[in-house]
This record gives sequence, C-alpha cells and structure tokens, in this order.
Amino acid sequence: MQNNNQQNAFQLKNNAHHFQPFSDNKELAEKGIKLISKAEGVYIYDDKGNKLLDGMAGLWCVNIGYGRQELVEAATQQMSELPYYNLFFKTTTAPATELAAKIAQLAPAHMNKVFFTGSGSEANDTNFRMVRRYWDLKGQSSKKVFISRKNAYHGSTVAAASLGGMGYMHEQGDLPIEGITHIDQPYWFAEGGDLSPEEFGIKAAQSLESKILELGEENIAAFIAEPFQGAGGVITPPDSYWPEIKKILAKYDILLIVDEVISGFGRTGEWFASEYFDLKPDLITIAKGMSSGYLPIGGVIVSDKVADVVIGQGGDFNHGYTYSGHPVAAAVALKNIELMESEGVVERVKNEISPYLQKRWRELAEHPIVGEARGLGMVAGIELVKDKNTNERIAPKSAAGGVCRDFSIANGLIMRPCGDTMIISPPLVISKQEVDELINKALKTLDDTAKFYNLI
Ligand code: PXG
Repeated sequence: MQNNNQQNAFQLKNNAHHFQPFSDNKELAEKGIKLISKAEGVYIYDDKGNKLLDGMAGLWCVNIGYGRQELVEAATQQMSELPYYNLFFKTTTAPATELAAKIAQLAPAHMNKVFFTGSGSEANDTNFRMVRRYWDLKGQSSKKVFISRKNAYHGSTVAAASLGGMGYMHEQGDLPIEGITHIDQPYWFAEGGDLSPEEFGIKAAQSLESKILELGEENIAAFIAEPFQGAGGVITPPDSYWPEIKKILAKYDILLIVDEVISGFGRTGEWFASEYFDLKPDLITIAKGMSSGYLPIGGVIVSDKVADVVIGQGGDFNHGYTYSGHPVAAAVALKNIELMESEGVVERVKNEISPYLQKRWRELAEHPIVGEARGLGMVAGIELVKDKNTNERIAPKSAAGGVCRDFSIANGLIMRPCGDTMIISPPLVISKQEVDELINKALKTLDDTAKFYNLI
C-alpha cells in the first residue's frame, strides 16, 4: 500500500504521461484514478487497501479467477525455455500447436483449425480478410459486404470497430469503412414497443433477411454477431431470435461469424455459446477467457467448410501478427484450459453456479428502480428506471448508470454501466457465498441510487 505522498506523486505521473483507452483523459486528470494493485480469487484491491468484489472478471476475461499460481508457473517455464518465436517461417512452437489442437477438440465438431492473434479485435480483422479471401477463392468476388448489428461490440481496430455497431466509436475516425452495414439488435426492453419478446425477436431477426434482399445475396459475404451482446449491455436475445436467424441463414449462401470473445470458454455453461444456442458458425472469434486474461491472446476458430477453401486450395494467406500464438501466452492459455477441465469449471457453471446466480439476480427485479433483470450463464444485467410500471428512464438519460456505478464501487462491488443498464460478468469460479455478497451489495447500491434520485 502506498502512503499519501506516494499516491499523489503517482497520480501526477499518470496524468502527465499515460493516455488511457476509452477514457476522457482530461477528466481523469482532474478527478484522479484508481490504482489496482493486487487481486486474489474474485477480489481486486486498490492502493488504498479497499477490497472490491470484481463483478466484471476484469473486462469479461478472468474466468478462472485471480491468483492462480499454476498459470504463473506455466508462463515462467515457457519464458525460460522459449520466450518467443514466430509462426511465419515454416515454423511453429509446441504451445501454439498444442493449443490449436486443444481448442479444436473443444470447439463444435465441424471446426478444426485455429488461427491465432493477439486480441479479439485482431481476430475480427482476421475474419474480415479471411472471409473475403474465401469468396475470392470460390470465384464469387462480388460477395464483399458484412452485415452486423447496431450496438454490437467487435473490437477497436478499424475493421473491428466498423463491424461493431457503436455510434460513439463510428463518430471518431470516419467509420464504418466501406462494405459493412448494420441491422437492428434484439434489444426487447429498449426497442420492443408493444410487441411480446417472442414477436420482437422474430422482427429483429427478419431485419437480416430484409437487408440481404435489399443488397442482394450475391453481394453479402457474412453475418457477424455476438451470441448475446456483452459491451452493448448484456442483451440476451428473445428465445425466438436465433432460431429465426438460423432459418434465414439457411436460405442464403452467406457465412456466419459468431463472436465469442466474451461468451467463449465457459461463460454460458458450455465451452462455446454456439453450443448453448445451437449455432453452426463458419468462424468463431475467441480471446479473453481463453487465457483468463492472464496474457493477451485471441484467435479465429475456422470451420472445415472455410478451411477447405482458404487452406485447401493452396497459396499463402497474407495475414498474421508478430505475436500470433505467442508461445508464453499460448502456454498460459493451455494451462488455463487444462485447469478448467480438471476442476470441472464449465460443468459447475452449467449445473450449479449459473442457476444460482441467475435465480438470485432475478430478485433484483423487485427493486423499485429496476425495470428488468435478465441474464444467462454468468452474465447479467438490470435496467434502471424511474417508474417500473412505465419503464420511464431516470433523467438525464445514461446519468443514473454512472451514479449507480459510483455507489457500487463505494459498496465494494465492481458492477458497471452501459447507459442505464448495470451489468455483471463475474469470474466463473465465484462461490455461492460470494454470489450472495454480490447480490447484497447490488441491492444496497440500488437503494443508494434510488435515494440519490429521491425515488424511495
Ligand atoms: N468482440 C467482443 C464480443 C468483445 O467483447 C472484442 C471483440 C475485442 O477484443 P479485444 O481483445 O481486442 O479488446 C471484445 C472486447 C466493454 C469492453 O466496455 C468490452 C471489450 C473491450 C473493451 C471494452 O465492455 N470487449
């Protein structure tokens, strides 16, 4: 722990030199920043000695929880043996090959190849290029357009942010780039109007078919989607949504990219949400939980259908990264998966802890300022409202989320806002007792927020 003088000096250093991602850096300099200094299990600690239950597993990634020495040892061992080598020069490393084989074994049966990247964004850029190459090799070069969804998150590089549907990202850097278009999202609470969730799910799915017909099947390369939207606000689609999307995709010759950067590696109680929703992806984007966030690594799982063309027809795929399949990151990912398997983490999510979390989370729906409590697996969200009979929002729009987040942190819980939706995505290894603590802290936070706005 640092004393006051050290803390002040550190703040000044941070203000002077550190340009932080997705932040108003001017405001950070004025208001100060929280220094996270250590972590263990599901808890993080700041330099002032505060202990916080990490309801976000870092940034949706620390699936196995903090402080696992086995991962430290895997990294140390790999670093002393071979800290780096590339996969370009007709070479590979043992961890990269072993990890590809392990992921292929866990992935849906028709997916057997893995292309490694350093992050989820790079993986979606890889998808962008691999899909276009696929259609070129098939002699269907007119198939260039990617259909995505409004309020999707697919990363922050130029192609990934363009694939994403975040207006506030598109505003900066003149995005999206050409060849990417966005359809409606299945966000019933905010956009469902008078329709039932099931009716709305069908309607949202049908916007895919309308777009295909509008642009022409011969021009569409792929549809990309998260199984449930994560950064968009834990938007779990109505039950009717994915079956209808699948019906539409079956009619047309376009590829399906399922972005499992958040949903992969156990978060739904299956290794991949593609199994949870019974999707048949042509490509799956992975990152985050792959290494439980201990080191950066991502990738694309490639179906036999795509591999048969992109690999099968021969010729270089002129794409890759210095750190594609970095051996230390791959060794850590491999050990992470091995621990998840030997400890039955995914089965426990499915049979024990996600049913418990979801049952307790639904209790929050009784709170006067909660319009909806939803979730699946180990993600969940609540909608903050002024009046739960009309679901009118607290004015001004999106401010209540920030107020609620500040109370949550003061109460010892990392729960974060997406506009006026509060979301969680805790480590998969959270205990029932820790879930109880999370719910109690969330309830206290809701009370504090409601009192702040004179609503109780
Ligand atoms: N796809 C999905 C579905 C994601 O959630 C990415 C791709 C990009 O991954 P990388 O590793 O390049 O960050 C993500 C990342 C948020 C937030 O505010 C979420 C992410 C990243 C940054 C912020 O919830 N998800």
